[in-house]
Amino acid sequence: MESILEEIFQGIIEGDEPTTVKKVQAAIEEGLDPNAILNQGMVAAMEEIGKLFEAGDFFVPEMLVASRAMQAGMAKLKPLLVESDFKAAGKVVAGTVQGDLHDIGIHLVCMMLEGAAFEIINLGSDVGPKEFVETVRETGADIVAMSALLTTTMPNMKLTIDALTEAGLRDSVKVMVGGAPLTDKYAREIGADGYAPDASRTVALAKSLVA
Ligand code: B1M
Repeated sequence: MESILEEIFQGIIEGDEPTTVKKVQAAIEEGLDPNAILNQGMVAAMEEIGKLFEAGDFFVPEMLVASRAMQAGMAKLKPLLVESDFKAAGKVVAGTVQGDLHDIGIHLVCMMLEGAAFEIINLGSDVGPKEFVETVRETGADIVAMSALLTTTMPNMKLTIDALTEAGLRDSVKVMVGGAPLTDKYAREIGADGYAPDASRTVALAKSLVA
């Protein structure tokens, strides 16, 4: 790994926001591929943090400061990942489901979709079925994108799909889901239209859903 990517990786692990931002900026100035900065430097660090948490070497505060460093670094990368001014390919209402505060993945998904010319309404984290339904109704969205990072919050995706059905909106909006504990099988079981394992494959999925 390039040493600057290692420094970004280390900055996030240590929850060192100023260093992370400085090194991401330096990597951009050196002309490194933004996707390499994101995946090898930043996403890899979050994976490592998950392992440290599972091993009992990291606790919630460490995860929290690391995620702040990650988000600050992502803000620097965003203009490079989102380079598009085409006509909107479709309107997407996105959010992490109720009870779930993990929002880094959904922000990344939104950034990639924005880069692919989708119009994004990002509701952030802990979004209940009612908020999804109301936003779809108000905006006339083409797609709902839901994220869940906890096995305990995955069922809230199904509750949201049920709420869309009850509101009479299910036939006019496609539903796609993702997040680390999700599988294609689970997506089909809850009646979603599609599952994507990562942000870039979400773009391909969204395009196929509005085609
Ligand atoms: Co939490 N956490 N966390 N956490 N956390 C995990 C998810 C965990 C796997 C850690 C572990 O044990 N190894 C574990 C879940 C276990 C489980 O349910 N199976 C866990 C736990 C247990 C918890 C708490 C319960 C801890 C506690 O309090 N005891 C608690 C829950 C709080 C809550 O939500 N109610 C908690 C809290 C937190 C923080 C707040 C401290 C922080 C989140 C901060 C934030 O997001 N603002 C945090 C973090 C940072 C993590 C880890 C370390 C990193 C998550 C992350 O951001 N990954 C995580 C371990 C891990 O995932 N390895 C962990 C980077 C991100 C880019 O990846 O989100 O997977 P990800 O998104 C990917 C894909 O999944 C996909 O695309 C993205 C980019 O490629 N994708 C989609 C995601 N959403 C999509 C939607 C789509 C399509 C694709 O729609 C179509």
